[in-house]
Amino acid sequence: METADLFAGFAEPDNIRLGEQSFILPGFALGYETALLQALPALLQQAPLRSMQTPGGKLMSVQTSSCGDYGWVSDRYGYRYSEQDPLCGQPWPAMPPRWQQLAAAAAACAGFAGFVPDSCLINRYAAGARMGLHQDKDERDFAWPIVSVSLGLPARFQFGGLQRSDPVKRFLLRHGDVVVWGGVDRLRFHGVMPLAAGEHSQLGAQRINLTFRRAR
Ligand code: MD3
Ligand code: FE
Repeated sequence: METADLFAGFAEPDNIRLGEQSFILPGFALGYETALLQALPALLQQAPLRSMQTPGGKLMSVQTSSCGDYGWVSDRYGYRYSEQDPLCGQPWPAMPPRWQQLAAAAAACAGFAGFVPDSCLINRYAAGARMGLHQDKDERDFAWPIVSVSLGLPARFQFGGLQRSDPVKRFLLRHGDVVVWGGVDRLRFHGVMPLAAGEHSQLGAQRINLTFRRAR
């Protein structure tokens, strides 16, 4: 039996409920730490982190890359998923199987069985980098959840409502924490406050966030 099946329909006792169908699973990714940290350098060598340009013409403070069948890209023409890395015109690196397993197991924990991500967005935050309030809506089917994995320095993230003007709650995401959000919470506004400077024992002066998505 898959680990995902064992956890299906359950939420760990210490999971934090953000909304009706969204949870923080504290430390869930620690069991996958080796697989996460070992694969990262080769992925980022093949598809380097870069600052994307927004449709408005600004550079994002977060640097991004992707792995999997699709990668999230942004340029003057808008946001979209692409089968090729625009830097080299080649397909994105494959998603490591253990990464995909982690995402599926976390999704199952939050009540979303059968999640098979086809895209993993890799975000890198250096001190001061931030992500403004936004919704994730470039994916084809909002019935699938998104799973996020935080690594390295802790960050304060903002969890809002379905309107930009709705009040936000703030939570600290630490190394190894996983967030799953789907269903009625899938289109909530969210963001990340400017990263505080610091030094993480394994990742140094940065935070890496992985978001697993079903793009198509
Ligand atoms: C969404 N990344 O890449 S993920 C993104 O930490 C993105 O890099 C952030 O938003 C990051 O699109 C945040 C964690 C997260 C947490 C709670 C949410 C995303 C959420 C609640 C609702 C919707
Ligand atoms: Fe997002």
